Amino acid sequence: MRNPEEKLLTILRDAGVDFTASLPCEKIKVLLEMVGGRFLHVPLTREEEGVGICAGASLSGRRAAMFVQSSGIGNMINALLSLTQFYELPLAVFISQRGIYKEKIAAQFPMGRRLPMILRGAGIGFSLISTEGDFVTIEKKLAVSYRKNRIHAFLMNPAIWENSEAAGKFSGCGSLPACGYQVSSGKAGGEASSHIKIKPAYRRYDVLNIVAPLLEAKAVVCNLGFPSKELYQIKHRPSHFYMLGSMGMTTPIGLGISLVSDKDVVVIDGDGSLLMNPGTLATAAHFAPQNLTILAIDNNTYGSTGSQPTLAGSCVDLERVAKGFGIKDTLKAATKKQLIDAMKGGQKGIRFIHALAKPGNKNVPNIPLGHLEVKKQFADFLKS
Ligand SMILES: Cc1ncc(C[n+]2csc(CCOP(=O)(O)OP(=O)(O)O)c2C)c(N)n1
Repeated sequence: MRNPEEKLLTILRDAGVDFTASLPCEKIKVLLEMVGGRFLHVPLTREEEGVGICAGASLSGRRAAMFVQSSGIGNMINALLSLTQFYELPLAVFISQRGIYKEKIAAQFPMGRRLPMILRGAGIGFSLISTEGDFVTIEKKLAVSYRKNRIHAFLMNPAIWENSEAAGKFSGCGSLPACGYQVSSGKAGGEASSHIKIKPAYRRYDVLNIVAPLLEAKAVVCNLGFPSKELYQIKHRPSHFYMLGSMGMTTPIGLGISLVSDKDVVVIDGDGSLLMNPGTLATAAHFAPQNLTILAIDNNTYGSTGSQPTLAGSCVDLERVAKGFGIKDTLKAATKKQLIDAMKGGQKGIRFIHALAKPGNKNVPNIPLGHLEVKKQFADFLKS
């Protein structure tokens, strides 16, 4: 009797894969349940989030693999290119390719069938895996991907999993990993406070200026655009990962690091970016890594692109969002003292600091470091 799932997991283990993330496809549900049982596994809210989380894991020296449906590639492509490919990080992506075999859902055809063209256009290497006989290709390409810091996609034909022995042993619905490495019990356990009445005195630059001395020895993942440029200008440390693209990936990257590293991790995110990928707060709340602080600098605007308003300025209270997604330790900070107290914390546990700021950027130059230099300094720090 065939068991292709088992065979694939053995290949992954032998290739040193030690970090996985997935968003389900019905065709690989048995595989996913088995992956969840064998590897450190992050169930995702959106495939793009997984690209960020895996980037964080691989910056920390892990070998990451993702499992997604072909439609999910549409949700990942920018992060794959402007984060994983740009910073030359390795990633294996196992794609359940829909629309090519006994497909009953017409909506799967457009993405599923065009996938090879999309990947080719994106410069992402891929292999068509049509039968178990093709698994030897997976072994070879995985080794190359991790050695050469490349993305490689495996387009898995659903026919592979037909009549597998494993299907009889697993329900395919799986279960979530135990909730939270440590559930925090920060003082702000109650209702989130309202920010409508609070008038922040500071701009983002001032917030960064206040918190910069407190970032020593912490792994810092900083939002793209002016936040990174300003932080670099205020104080550069090799422990800073400056994002240069991939908007919306700041918290996922920090989350990925916090899941596999002992370092304290501080994510400096923005309201616009968090609103692009808010589901990641649910993933963060679920795992509740005790070494993760999310500092969300909310200037009510897309500051870096000209301070166009975000909905954080009208109807959204990000602290309530974080709390609603399940992060227990949340607080607002609008003054120097509140910021310092919030950053110093005291309680170990995931913390969401809603730092209120006035709109506006400091006139600072671009970061003079190349992206691969940023990556190297940061990865060396994580290893240290
Ligand atoms: C997918 C994507 N869409 C849009 C942009 C353009 N962009 C770069 S930074 C930015 C604003 C980010 O706003 P926020 O996260 O609130 O941070 P702020 O600059 O206000 O501190 C935008 C829209 C982008 N880089 N990527």
